[in-house]
Amino acid sequence: MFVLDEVEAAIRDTARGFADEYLAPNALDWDERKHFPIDVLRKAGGLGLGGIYVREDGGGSGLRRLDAVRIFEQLATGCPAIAAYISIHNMATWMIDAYGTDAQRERWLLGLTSMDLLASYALTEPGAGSDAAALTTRAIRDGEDYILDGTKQFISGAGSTDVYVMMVRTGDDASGARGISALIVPADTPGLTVGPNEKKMGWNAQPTRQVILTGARVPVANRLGAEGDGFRIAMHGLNGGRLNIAACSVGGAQAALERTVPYLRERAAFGKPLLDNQALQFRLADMRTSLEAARTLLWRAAAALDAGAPDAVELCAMAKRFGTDAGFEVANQALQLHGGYGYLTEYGLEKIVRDLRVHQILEGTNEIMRVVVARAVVGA
Ligand code: FAD
Ligand code: 2MC
Repeated sequence: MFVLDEVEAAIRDTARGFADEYLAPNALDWDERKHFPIDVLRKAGGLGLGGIYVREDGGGSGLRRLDAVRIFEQLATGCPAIAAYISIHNMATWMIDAYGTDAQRERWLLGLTSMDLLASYALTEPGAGSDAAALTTRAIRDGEDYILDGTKQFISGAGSTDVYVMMVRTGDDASGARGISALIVPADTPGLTVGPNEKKMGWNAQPTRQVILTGARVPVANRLGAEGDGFRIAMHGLNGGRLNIAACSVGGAQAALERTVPYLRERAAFGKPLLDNQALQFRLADMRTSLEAARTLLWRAAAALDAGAPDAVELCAMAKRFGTDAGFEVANQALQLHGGYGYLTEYGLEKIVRDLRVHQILEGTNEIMRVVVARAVVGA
């Protein structure tokens, strides 16, 4: 597992080639203009990146989570924000593949896997972030439809995507996690509107908006799984999402490290190249070691998820917490080693740091990852 065979190396190299050709050259421009590059996403879809671990009969690539984390690491060397959006799209698309009926899979998967259609994942609400089971968006049954009222907060891609996989409350107010259902909500549903694009520290190449539901009518036939299954479905999606987000942190940090070595070799101070200072070489050694440790844990957790291992949930949480912390630290160190130039936009380091910061917050904060791991440790 730790030494890539020919096929695995080819998958990794294809993803890196895509990042080098289409993402890296444009990443700073997209960040500055807050541009969501839908044309480039369609190219990613053409390469099989829209349904990496979706089954082949749904148009997916039928790969493993282990392949996925390697792919997301490479994509993020070009642009962590776009790699992360592709991860969210994959998470939502996989949920339709894994939990959808034949009719739902037929209706949505070919468009989603090719990325002709783009997906968002809508769990968080203004009053329910970490405590996701407290969500209050109501879905009231009316014949063959649900009528939706409520607000989703911080939805990645919203306003530009075609479909939301949305968690809503079908049970009563006190029903908790077991009163939540997952719905496929088309973006053009009457009664669904979006808020303004949030101004934010990083992830500027993808929009983040509220999604507001006012009497939005969605067919019961769009429900994934049974009534009350939605929280479990949402969490199963997030296990893989958490791995991919951590892989995006490792990839972004790897790119920052790769830029730092030649920079220190060329930049001279006190009569010699900066790279000749052993203190700085040791720093580089520690950065490399941190990333390798994060990568190793990620591969271990991905293999556990592939195998349906009983400890997969806590391994995914550990890998998310460790990988996103390590990635941010390494990227921030790379910025430091560039001195004042690291702080300038044109060197690309500060953009990586800004993008990676939010990975410690979303898809379950790193405190919540510790909650998940701690529950496994103490047996709660
Ligand atoms: P809160 O839950 O209010 O937490 C505040 C602080 O308290 C955090 O530090 C948290 O770790 C800590 N905390 C909370 N509970 C505990 C506890 N029990 N023990 C210890 N510490 C605790 N959501 C989606 O559904 N879809 C998306 O596409 C999406 N995209 C996002 C994109 C961006 C750019 C951002 C910023 C967020 C996105 N989110 C999305 C939402 C994200 O998942 C939430 O922000 C996150 O889960 C935290 O929720 P919160 O912001 O409400 O923080
Ligand atoms: N995998 C599979 N099942 C899970 C699970 C996981 N990771 N986490 C919980 N479950 C199941 C759990 O087993 C239980 O099932 P059952 O009813 O069959 O016993 C059910 O879900 C309820 O779980 P809990 O009793 O643990 O629920 P609790 O309310 O205590 O919350 C917690 C659990 C805190 C782990 C959860 O609310 C959580 O993960 N919060 C963070 C929210 C989050 O990650 N948001 C990310 C939004 S998406 C995003 O940010 C993007 C950028 C896309």
